[in-house]
Amino acid sequence: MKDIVFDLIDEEKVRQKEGLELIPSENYVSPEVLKAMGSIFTNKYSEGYPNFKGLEDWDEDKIGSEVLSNYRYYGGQRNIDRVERIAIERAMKLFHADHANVQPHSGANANEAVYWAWCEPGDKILAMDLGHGGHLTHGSPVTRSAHIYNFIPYGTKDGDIDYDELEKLALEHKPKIILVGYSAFMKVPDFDRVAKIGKKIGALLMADMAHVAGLIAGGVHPNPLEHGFHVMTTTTHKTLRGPRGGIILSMGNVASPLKKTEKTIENIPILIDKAVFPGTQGGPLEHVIAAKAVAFGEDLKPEFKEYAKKIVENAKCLASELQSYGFELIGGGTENHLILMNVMDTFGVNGKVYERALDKVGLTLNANAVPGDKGGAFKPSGVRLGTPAITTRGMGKPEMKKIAKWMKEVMDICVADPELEKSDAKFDKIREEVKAMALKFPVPAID
Ligand code: DSN
Repeated sequence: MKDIVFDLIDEEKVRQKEGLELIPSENYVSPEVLKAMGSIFTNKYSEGYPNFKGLEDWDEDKIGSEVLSNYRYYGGQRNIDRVERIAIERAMKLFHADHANVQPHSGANANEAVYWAWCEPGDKILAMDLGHGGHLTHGSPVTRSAHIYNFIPYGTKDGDIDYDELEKLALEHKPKIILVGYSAFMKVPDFDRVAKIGKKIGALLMADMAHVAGLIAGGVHPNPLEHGFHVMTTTTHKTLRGPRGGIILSMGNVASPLKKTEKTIENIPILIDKAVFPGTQGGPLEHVIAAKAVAFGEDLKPEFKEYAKKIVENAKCLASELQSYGFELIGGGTENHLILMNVMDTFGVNGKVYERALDKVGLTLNANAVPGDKGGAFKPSGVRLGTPAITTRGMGKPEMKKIAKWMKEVMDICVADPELEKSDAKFDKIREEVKAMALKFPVPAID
């Protein structure tokens, strides 16, 4: 008998095809990425690392097991070593980094490893407040790292980083790490300004670019590693369009982590390797690393630059269409792929109710706090949406206009019927329109 899990996969395929994915941290992988992720590399253990060769003598076609100096704890690494090395080299090329560690299981693991590489328990880390767009792993009290390290939060002002506050806090607290990163922030950070502040106090400069890594790889967003930052973490499944996972890019000396290493900023790549394995993780997920390698290969192609450009164009178009319907956008618009709106103050509807109503018509986004929100995690005032996934499906300006129109129609229903109990027919009508448009745009690896 067929396992029910496979029925659910089939149902999820229908949901993904018939709806529009507006969650800014989601995307669709290619059939090739999916195939690598579902491969027999899942059968293999491979703790440790492949060789530590630099980019200068890299030749992907020539690499072979004989050139690899193994630091592995299991036999049978011939193919795994090559796959992991390919993922490393492609990641370095994408982000112009001296080193890449491709083993973190997620963005959260990647961040944790960087903290572990550089800080001692109790050390201070300056990072964006969760309520202002930062991420849970940047010091929210509910996370483990907040119990180990002493996070100092900085905020935003008018939608941008409050750089004066950041500088004041940095000079006052002298944190070991200054972290620029976020999951709900629509501006391009001034990396140079933060790097200047960091240099004054000798802090490690870390960027968590999980949301915009694909825009960086596609050349439509500055690369923090080219603006004085030492480390960049990212997930691989958002704008990079790879499998779920994380990576850490860094600048500095690259050598075997078996070597005794002095704790200096120049040695951060080596310290990071030690901090990922054995510091914070065991066996890497080599089937996921294989899929990362395939995705990075796709990201290096010229078409990916076009894709990244299109994501931002679509986000700007969607933002201005939404504004024309009276939506209030935090920061007054967007410079990346992300839009954050305060729907409570504008329409008197909280983000969760609006999220639920949009779900009924096949538009998927997420309720999100806005800066200074009093609604709490379960009744936040805002919603967050973005364009990476719908851009992958090939949508453009005409579709952005339709989406904004549907979003306003759904909001009108919420205002008239806040319990969403009397409006099924109205939702059904919009859902049919959304579905008809969605089905014209294939979903990679499903259609
Ligand atoms: N959960 C991710 C997001 O949606 O932004 C961040 O890790």
